[in-house]
Amino acid sequence: MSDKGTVVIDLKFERRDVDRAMAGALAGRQVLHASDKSADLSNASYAFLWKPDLDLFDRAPKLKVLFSGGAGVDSILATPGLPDIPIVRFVDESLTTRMSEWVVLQCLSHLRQTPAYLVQQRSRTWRELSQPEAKDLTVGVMGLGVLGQDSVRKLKIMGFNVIGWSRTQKTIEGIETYDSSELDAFLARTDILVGLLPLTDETRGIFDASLFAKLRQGGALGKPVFVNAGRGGSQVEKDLIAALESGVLGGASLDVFEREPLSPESRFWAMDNVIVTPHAASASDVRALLRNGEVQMERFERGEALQHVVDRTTGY
Ligand code: NDP
Ligand code: OXD
Repeated sequence: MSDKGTVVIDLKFERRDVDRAMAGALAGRQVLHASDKSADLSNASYAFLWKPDLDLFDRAPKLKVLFSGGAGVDSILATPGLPDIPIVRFVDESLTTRMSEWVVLQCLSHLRQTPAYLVQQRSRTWRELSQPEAKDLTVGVMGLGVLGQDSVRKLKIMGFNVIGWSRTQKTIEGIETYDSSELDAFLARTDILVGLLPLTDETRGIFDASLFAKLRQGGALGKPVFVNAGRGGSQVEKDLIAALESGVLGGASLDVFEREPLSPESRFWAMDNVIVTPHAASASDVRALLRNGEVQMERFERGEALQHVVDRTTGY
């Protein structure tokens, strides 16, 4: 066996996607699967993780670098016994592009009143609704990282007024940006709020009743709309349901939920003004993930710095 570091795979994605991606990947490295409980992981150097097993770090005590299966690392950071070694986030052009597609699609769907027209279609109702233009609305994006920055640019191309909010101030051409101290001013201008935040101690439960109440009322759609593809733990679902039912919010598009999979009992499924997708806004391409990891392992073995390393103090 080569002297290249051994790799553990613990990716709770569709098994067929992982198996397909493994063909020809990680050449020259021993690859072990955490799902094989008889595998000896004790000398493994690297792990690709998505929702890791709770005993993974006991079984693999010599890991040197962890590769997150996704852009978000909240589930890795919450795993018991997490060693103090670098965690590399997944940053990938296709992941970014597909997220922006989802965000633009949701904003356009609410702009063009797709939920209302689907209700009319089911009752065979031919009635034209009033139709503002994208430029009549302001989309506010919370989270201006890799995904947020691509989304704001593409929303802008579609003609929306676009503003953004992030922990630290960003400069993005054509986009007015706010830092974390300016949340209320940002919300007061926002007709469609897009959440692209990581789940951290600071962002847990941030989308609550008081935040929804600060969004702009009486804009071109009448009521504000909430779109979230960051993490479900950032939204307080009882507040969200109340806001949708009382008319504080006019609609929502939700890809992420407090508990996933979303329970069949959830009220969201049956709400006419809510679009639900199953945490599918932008799934990781496993082949790209492994390729990306291979490049980083080679960098690491040459003594070069890893890229996209999680900052343990901020939690993303
Ligand atoms: P990044 O780390 O690149 O960006 C995170 C952004 O959030 C940054 O702008 C950061 O601010 C901001 N932020 C973090 N904490 C705070 C805070 N407390 N207050 C204000 N702003 C804050 O992440 P990505 O853009 O790559 O991904 C974002 C999230 O999207 C992931 O963490 C994941 O949860 C989710 N995701 C969901 C997917 C899906 O299919 N639904 C797919 C992929 C990702 P600053 O710029 O100042 O650091
Ligand atoms: C991610 C995700 O974080 O798919 O990449 O949610």
